[in-house]
Amino acid sequence: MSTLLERINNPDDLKQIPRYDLPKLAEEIREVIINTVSKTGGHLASNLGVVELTIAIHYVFNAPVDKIIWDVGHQTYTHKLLTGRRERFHTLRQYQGISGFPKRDESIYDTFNTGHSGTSISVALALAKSRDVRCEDNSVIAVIGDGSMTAGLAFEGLNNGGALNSDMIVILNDNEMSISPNVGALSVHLNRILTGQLFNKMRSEVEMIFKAIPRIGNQMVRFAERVEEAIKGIFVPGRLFEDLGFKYVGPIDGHNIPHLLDTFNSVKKLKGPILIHVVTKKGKGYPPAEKEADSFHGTPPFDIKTGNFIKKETPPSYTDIFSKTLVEIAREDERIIGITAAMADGTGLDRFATEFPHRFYDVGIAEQHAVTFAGGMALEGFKPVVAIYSTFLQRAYDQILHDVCIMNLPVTFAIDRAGLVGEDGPTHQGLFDISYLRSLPNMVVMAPKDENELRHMLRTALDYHGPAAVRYPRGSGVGVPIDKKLISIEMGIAEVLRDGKDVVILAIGNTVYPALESAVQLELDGINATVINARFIKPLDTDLIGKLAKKIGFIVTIEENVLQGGFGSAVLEYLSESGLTDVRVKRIGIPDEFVAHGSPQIIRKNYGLDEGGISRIIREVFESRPLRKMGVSSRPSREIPHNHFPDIR
Ligand SMILES: Cc1ncc(C[n+]2csc(CCOP(=O)(O)OP(=O)(O)O)c2C)c(N)n1
Repeated sequence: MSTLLERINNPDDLKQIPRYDLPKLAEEIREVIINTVSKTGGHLASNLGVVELTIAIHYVFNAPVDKIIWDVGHQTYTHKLLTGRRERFHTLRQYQGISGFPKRDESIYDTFNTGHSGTSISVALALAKSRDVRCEDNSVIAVIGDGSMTAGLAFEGLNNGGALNSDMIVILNDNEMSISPNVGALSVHLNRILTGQLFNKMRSEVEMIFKAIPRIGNQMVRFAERVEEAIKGIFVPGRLFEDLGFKYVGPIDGHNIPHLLDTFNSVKKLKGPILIHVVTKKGKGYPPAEKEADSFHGTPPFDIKTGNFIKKETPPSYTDIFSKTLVEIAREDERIIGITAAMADGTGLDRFATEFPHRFYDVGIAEQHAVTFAGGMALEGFKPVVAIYSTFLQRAYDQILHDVCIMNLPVTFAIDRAGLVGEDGPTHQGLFDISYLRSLPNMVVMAPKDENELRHMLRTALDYHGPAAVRYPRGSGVGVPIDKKLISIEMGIAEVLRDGKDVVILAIGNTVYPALESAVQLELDGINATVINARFIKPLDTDLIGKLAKKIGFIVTIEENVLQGGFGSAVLEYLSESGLTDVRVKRIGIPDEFVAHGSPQIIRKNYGLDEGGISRIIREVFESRPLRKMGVSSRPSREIPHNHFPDIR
C-alpha cells in the first residue's frame, strides 16, 4: 500500500488528502527526512521543526501562483518533498543531486534562491508590490526564523513593508533558537510574548464575561478596550510589529495542523502587512535533535538509533586549531575580544566564550554590526577578533572599508570556510574574499598552508597594528606537527619550499600541499618546479616573485578563490607594473561562474585544483610550447638568496 506522501507530486495532490490525515503525512515526512539526512548530512533540526507548518502553508495557499519565500532556505526539505522532488530527495546535497536550499533552476515552486539570513521580507515586499502594479491578487508569504529576524536586513524589510502597506504575510517561525539559542533584545521580546500568553487567555475570558452582562456589557468591553490600548505596550503581544505597521497574529502552535490551517485561512482574507507568530520546536519528533538542536542544526551523517555522528578519524580541523590558539593568546593578552555573528560553535569561538565570557560577544545574525562593533572596540584599545565565515563576511564589506580600514584599526578577521565549502553550494562557497579584501588599503591578507601556520598567522595578525585577515579552509587540517611557540611571520615574506628551474608554482593557502605533490609528479616528466608558499596575498612578496619571474619566466598561480581580482591577478598586476610583461603566467582557480554543491573533492578535481589537475594543466602548457623557450632570457636574472630555499617541512 502506498504512503500518503507517495501520492503527492505537487501541492494540488496535497490538497486531496483529507485534513484528518495530515498529521499522518507529517509523520511520514519526518521519517523520510531523518532517514535521508542520516545518510547525506544536512540541516536536520530546522527541517523537523517546520513539517506541519510547511504542510499547512501548501494546503491553504496556492503555490506557485502564491509566492512562498523561505528565509535562509535551509528548512525547505518538506517543501521539496511536497513540490515534485520526492523521488530525487535521496540525492540531497550530493553532486548533481537536489540542493539543500531553494533554487529557481530546480523547481517552479522555489521562488527565490536563498542561503544567507534575512532576505525574505525584502523579497516578499518586492513581489507584493509587483503584484499590485500588475493588479493581480496572489498571496505573498515570507517564512523567517527568529534567528534570521535578528538580521538588520530583516528589519529594513519590515520598516519598508509597514510603510508601503501592501498585502503580504510574514510567518515568524519562532523556535527560540538561531543555530545556538537566539540572542539579543528581540529574542527577549519574543520570549516575553510567549510567556505573556496567560494574559491573552485572561483577556478573552474577561471579554466573554463582560459581554454576558445585560445592557452595560458592551459598554464595559469598549471601556476595557480603551484601557487595554493604554497598557498595550506592557501586555499585548507583538506590539513591536504592530508599531511597525504589521497586524500581529499569534502566538500559535506550529505543530497543531488544524490550528495552523484555520489561522492561515482567516489571515488570507485580511488586508495589509500581517505577521503570524508561529511557535515550533527545533528537532521536533527526533529525540536526539530535540535535545541537542544546535548539534543537529547542520549535521554530518549519523546513526539513527543512537543519534551519534558518523565521523572519520581526521587531523584536527582548522577551526579547532584557531579556537585553541586564540584562547592561548588571549590568556596572555586581556585586550583580545572575541566577536561572532551567531556562529560561536561553527567558528570555534565557543571555547573563547567559555573561558572569557566577559570578552565575548555574540551579536546575532548581524555581520555588519559585528564588524563596526569591532572597529569601535579597536578604537578603544582592544584587539577584536571577528571570527566569521568567508561567505557571511560579504555582508559587511562597507563596514570593513568604512569602519575599519579607513581608520587603519587593528581588527583581526579570522575567516573560516574560505575556499570551497562543498555541499551547501553557491550561496555558501567562500570564493570571493581574496578579491574583495585585497583591494582595500591598509588591509593585510594571509592564508596558511596548514594548521600549524594558521597559528603563526593569528599571532602575526594580532601583532600587526592595522586590519589583518587570515583566511583558512573548512574541515580538517593537514595533520602536521604543531609548534608550541608562536611566532610573528615577517610581513609580506613568502616561503620557498622547492627549487626547480622550469616553472614557478606560486600557491596560496590549502593549494600549497597539492602544488608540492604536483611538483613531484611533474618531475617524472622532466619538468622541475619551484614551489612557493606565498603566505601573503597582501602585501605580496614582490621581491621574490620578481626575481623568480626573471630567472624562470613561467609562473603558475593557484588559489581557491575566483580568478577575477584574486591572488593570480595580484601577481599579474605586479608583473605588469614592473614591466615584466614577457613572463608567461597561468592562473589556476575558479573561473567566472558560481560553483554548484557537491563534495569539495569532486569540485576541486573539476576545477583542476587537486594535485592531478595542477600537474595536468602545467604539462599542457609545456606541451603547447617548447620547454627551454620559457625563460626570460632578455634580462639578466639576479641570484635568489640561498636562505630562500629551506627544507620542505
Ligand atoms: C547572513 C548569514 N549569517 C549567518 C548564517 C548562518 N546561519 C544559517 S541558519 C542560522 C540560524 C538561523 O536561525 P533561524 O532563522 O531561527 O532558523 P532555524 O534554523 O532556527 O529554524 C545561521 C546563523 C546565514 N545563513 N546567513
